[in-house]
Amino acid sequence: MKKKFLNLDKQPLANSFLPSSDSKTLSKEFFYNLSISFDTINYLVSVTDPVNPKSQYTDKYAHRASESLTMRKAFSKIANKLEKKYSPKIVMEIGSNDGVFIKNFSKKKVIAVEPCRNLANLTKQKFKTYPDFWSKKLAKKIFKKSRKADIIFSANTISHIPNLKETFEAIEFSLSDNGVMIIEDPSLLSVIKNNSYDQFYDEHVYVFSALAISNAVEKYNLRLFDVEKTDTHGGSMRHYICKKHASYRTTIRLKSVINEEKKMKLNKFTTFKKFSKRVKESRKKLLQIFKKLKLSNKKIISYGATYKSTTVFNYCKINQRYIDYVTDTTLNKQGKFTPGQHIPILSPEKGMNSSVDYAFLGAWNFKKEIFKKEKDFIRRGGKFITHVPKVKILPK
Ligand code: DWN
Repeated sequence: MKKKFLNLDKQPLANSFLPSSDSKTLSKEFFYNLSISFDTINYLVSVTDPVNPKSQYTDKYAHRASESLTMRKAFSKIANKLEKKYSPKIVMEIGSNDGVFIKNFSKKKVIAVEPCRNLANLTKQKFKTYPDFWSKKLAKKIFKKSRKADIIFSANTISHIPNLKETFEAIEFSLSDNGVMIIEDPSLLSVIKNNSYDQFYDEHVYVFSALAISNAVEKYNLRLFDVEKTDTHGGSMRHYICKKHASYRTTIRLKSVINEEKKMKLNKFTTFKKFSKRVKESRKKLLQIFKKLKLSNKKIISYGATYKSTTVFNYCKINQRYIDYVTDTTLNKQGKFTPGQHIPILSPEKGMNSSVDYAFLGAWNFKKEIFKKEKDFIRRGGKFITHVPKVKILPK
């Protein structure tokens, strides 16, 4: 039974970067109510009323996974590891974005699935790409004649698909008998530990725990046999899944993560009620900092036009009253305006200049990479504001 625990108010689609802030454009902006629920039976944490995926994954999808060095390195590392460990003949990726993961394999053995046409067009010249939503129909089309996939990889995608039944049935059909499916997504453990409520937005229909994934897949002749924690996106989990009767043994790592999740009470509604209280306190503290800095005439910008900051800005009502502009390296975000609060987005070359006193870490998950890049800003006294895991100013 689904029980609501968090209300993040009226939100726009996190990907709806606006081409202009004129009244005609703003009048067409779409908003929905974002609330988050916990299912007391299967332990799934999800957006209560998901948005139709057709309105989200269009030919104007802005996010490019290759934009950060951290992600380029992380995907190359896991691709090499999978190649060595499993020697797959066929590798399929669901939600291949700009190819940052799958390009690491020989193009003869790869199959990419990507519903956003602009992204699929980027990779289809380089390797086989299906510009479609993942479904049983598509799985049957792909594997009608060819051999099944030995590896199915999907990072930051399965959590975006509302219909898990269709998703896992299609995966079960596509996987070879001893094949392995790897699902990587921000973990519920990290979200609860870090109070990173901005991992909730329209696209993150689910924030998974190993407990929930294990329950979800076992209905479809599949089995979770291993997990691996990673640092990416502020704490993610790779879930390793095989067919029910495949030879893989349940690992100690999986048993220990399940124990940790139970210790953290990720199977109890009260945990999420307490989390919701901490989220409200976080909003209050963040606004206090912004107000105080503006009273002393400080110039604040935001670093990284992330989808996560759509949640923060719209939940906390942070607009140009506090933030002059947002910087982002992604070309197709520059010159646009943030969803809902309409803050202009500039390139870092234009925006990270000596007039900036404070930068809100919209891309807090890349803190290490950003601090390294912005040594000069820090050296001259520039500071970052973050809300994860606690609201504070950095460096101290
Ligand atoms: O699941 C999803 C995740 C993985 O990616 C999505 N549905 C969409 C997107 O969410 P996000 O925007 O919150 O993700 P990121 O990867 O945290 O976005 C970082 C943004 O910051 C990018 O637009 C690039 C930008 N950036 C920057 O301007 N300077 C990043 C770095 C590291 C930098 O130095």
